Amino acid sequence: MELKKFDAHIDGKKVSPSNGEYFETINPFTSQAWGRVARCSQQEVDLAVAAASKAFEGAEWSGITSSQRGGLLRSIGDILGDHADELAQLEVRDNGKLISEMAIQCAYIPQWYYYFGGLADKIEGSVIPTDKADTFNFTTLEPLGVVAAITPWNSPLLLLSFKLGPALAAGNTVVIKPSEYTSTSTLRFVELCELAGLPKGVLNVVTGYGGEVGNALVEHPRVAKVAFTGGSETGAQVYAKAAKTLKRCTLELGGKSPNIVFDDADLEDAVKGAVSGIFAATGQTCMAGSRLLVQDAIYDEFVESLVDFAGQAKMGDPMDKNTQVGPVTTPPQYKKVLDYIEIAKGEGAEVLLGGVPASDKPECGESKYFIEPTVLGKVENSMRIAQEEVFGPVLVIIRFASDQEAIDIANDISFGLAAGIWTRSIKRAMKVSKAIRAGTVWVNTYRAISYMSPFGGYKMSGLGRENGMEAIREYLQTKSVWISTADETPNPFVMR
Ligand code: TXE
Repeated sequence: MELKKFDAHIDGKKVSPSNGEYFETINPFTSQAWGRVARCSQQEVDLAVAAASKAFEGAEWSGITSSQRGGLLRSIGDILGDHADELAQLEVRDNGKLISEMAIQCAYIPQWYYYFGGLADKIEGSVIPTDKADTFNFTTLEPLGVVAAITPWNSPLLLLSFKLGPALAAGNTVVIKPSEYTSTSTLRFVELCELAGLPKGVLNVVTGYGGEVGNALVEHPRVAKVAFTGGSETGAQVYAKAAKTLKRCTLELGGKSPNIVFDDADLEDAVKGAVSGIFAATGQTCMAGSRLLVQDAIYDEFVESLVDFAGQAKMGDPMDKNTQVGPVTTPPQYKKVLDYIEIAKGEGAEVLLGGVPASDKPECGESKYFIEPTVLGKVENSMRIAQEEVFGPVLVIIRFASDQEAIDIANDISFGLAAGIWTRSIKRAMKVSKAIRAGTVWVNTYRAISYMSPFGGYKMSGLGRENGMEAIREYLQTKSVWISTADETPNPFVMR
């Protein structure tokens, strides 16, 4: 059977790759290819950037009022809401995440367009009370131009919306480079945005590989900003390359987030929080609570309940609403997770649960990419398994005695994306959340995010913030306008 073909989307049109090349996209549950996606190259990147530049200058986009722009974003929110189920199914087919999670996620995505649509006509400069006589000085906040949005495979449309909401509200145009593992939902998404009335060329999609299309976008002289989500190593490379043409960057990168359970926590809640922190989404989220810190006094009891609860997680078809843990999304990721389990064993970690592939289980169907939820004990924070991002269903447990020790362990890492704290003491929660060097801290909950609340990393977890009011500043630049009201021309040889 011929596989369905997916082309790039440039200036409102489907564009076949000039080299004629396509690559297969695979369903991680069936392990079968189900589509062929355009392997774009520099030529399509040039076309897409040219289309986005033209749209940025064009009357249909730059000529409309900010309220009209806000209205367009709200129409996008409406159409995405109407097609949430279709988008969720596309996402699951490409990334193997649970339909139960992706359905909720895709139904939530419209909020980004309602919220940032509402902000579009509230972007205000200011009047500066200058120190100079007979002058008037005001600022305006202006869009940057063409933004490159480079997205990963774990939550393609949600992470894209973190970028598009503020980028479009601010008046920019965008070239999107989705992950080569999950291109199809983004292509459909952009079609829907245009059906909602977004002018052609405002959003363009070039599909293909990171080292080819992603790199060409980052190096392109007419791209003003790169908004990137992905691994820390790739993010650092993108940042270095973007520096050559002084592009602005927001980088949302990896993590190895501490989830800290104190001895006064509600243990039942904390067990559920620890499990959802790591095994939801098969551990493939940047914010995974992959380092569990447990206080001495409750260590044995807590670890026993956790292993028992996690051991009951139901693996299987991600399209089945009862499945709790799906496959790992990509073949390299599958190998990486298994390699890390071996590294951990070599470092002296003890496998308390899982630690092995699970694809031979009948409920895992034809998939080659299942790994048992894995819990590792006897872990020291200095081990590689405690310091490096695995991005899979692997939890390490580290024991601590005092609050200060928990803080020290939590902060002794190059990442700083998120952290969890489980305690009944508000004093402890306040003290520890202040001391933790991370962009998000959750107390007695985990993985809560919203379009309203800033999200981003400290340290190697990234640069800048997505979501919330401040995200829009990442897509704007300030212009200061001076007007002389003097009757006489001042001395031209002296700075005013
Ligand atoms: O990510 P990459 P990968 C982490 C996680 C995972 C690791 C590798 O630890 O194991 O990264 O995953 C594009 N110039 N996260 O390889 O490479 C690429 O095509 C420009 C954390 O999938 O970072 C894709 O579109 N772009 C994470 C995007 O960058 C390049 C989410 C992300 O790919 C490029 C995913 C280049 N040179 C993985 N190279 C999170 N923070 O949520 C690649 N890309």
